[in-house]
Amino acid sequence: METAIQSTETIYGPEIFFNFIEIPADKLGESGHLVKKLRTGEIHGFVVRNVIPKEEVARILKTMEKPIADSGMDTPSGKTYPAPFAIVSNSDERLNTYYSMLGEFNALAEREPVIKGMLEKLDNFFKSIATDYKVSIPTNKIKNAAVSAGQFRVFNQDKGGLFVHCGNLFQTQTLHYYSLLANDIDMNDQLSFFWLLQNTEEGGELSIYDMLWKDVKRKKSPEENDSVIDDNGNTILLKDLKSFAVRPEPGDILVFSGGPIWHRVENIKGKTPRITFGGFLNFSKDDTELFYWA
Ligand SMILES: O=C(O)CCC(=O)C(=O)O
Repeated sequence: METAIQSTETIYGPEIFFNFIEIPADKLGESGHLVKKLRTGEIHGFVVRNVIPKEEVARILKTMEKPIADSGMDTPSGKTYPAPFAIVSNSDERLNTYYSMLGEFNALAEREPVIKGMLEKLDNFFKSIATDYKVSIPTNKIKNAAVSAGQFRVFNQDKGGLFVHCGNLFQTQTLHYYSLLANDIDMNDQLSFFWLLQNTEEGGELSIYDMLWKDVKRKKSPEENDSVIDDNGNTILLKDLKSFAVRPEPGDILVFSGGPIWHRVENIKGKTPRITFGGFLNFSKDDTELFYWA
């Protein structure tokens, strides 16, 4: 296996022990099998640089500032808009809240060409890195409508970032939402993606730990951020693990195997909030389709 041992501008640390690579936007045309390579384990993550120029990122942020401030849902570290699928536990009311925020966002995208353009670019981006698959957003059976493509996630100063986790850790909490999808998706080992829109001055990097779901499936509590518990019951301190950092720049998109790989977003140390637009990806059970959602 080809291993990226060298740090890059956005992927750095003493040792890059998973195969994370950086791709310039002008090489996207040659990157049609990137998602397939994540699927097979040939690579574990990639940052595509400058998928949209910084001026366009600035326009997106300006357009979204008020809607996120007025209608965003509070999270422990900031805000999210529209609502995350994790709120859809088994109650109709929560599905209605999810769709009412999504409806508001879809209407905003119709009014604001820069946001519509952003969503179209995201779709084209996935299509260009997954030429082996038919790419789409899943449909909710009850609402007979597409779910959300992603969410704006605002992380504010000194709120702790996003505690250590891996996507597979949340599978049981999200089974109800998954059961409402009309598509036949294999939800194990989902991929994560986020489009970096605004960096904080210091902190906010994604730490990738040398630790996989196959060996570690729990933590002491959901808020625990310094240790995890392995399958033999041993407490593992994160400070004793190898890690490296991924810090994309505004306009870059990161896609990685966030289902099995443990990771966290470091505390935001600067005054400027970190803002991303992110979600998840996974494959149909027959491995012909790729879905993205949030
Ligand atoms: O949106 C982010 O910045 C963090 C993403 C993440 O941790 C995940 O997708 O699991």
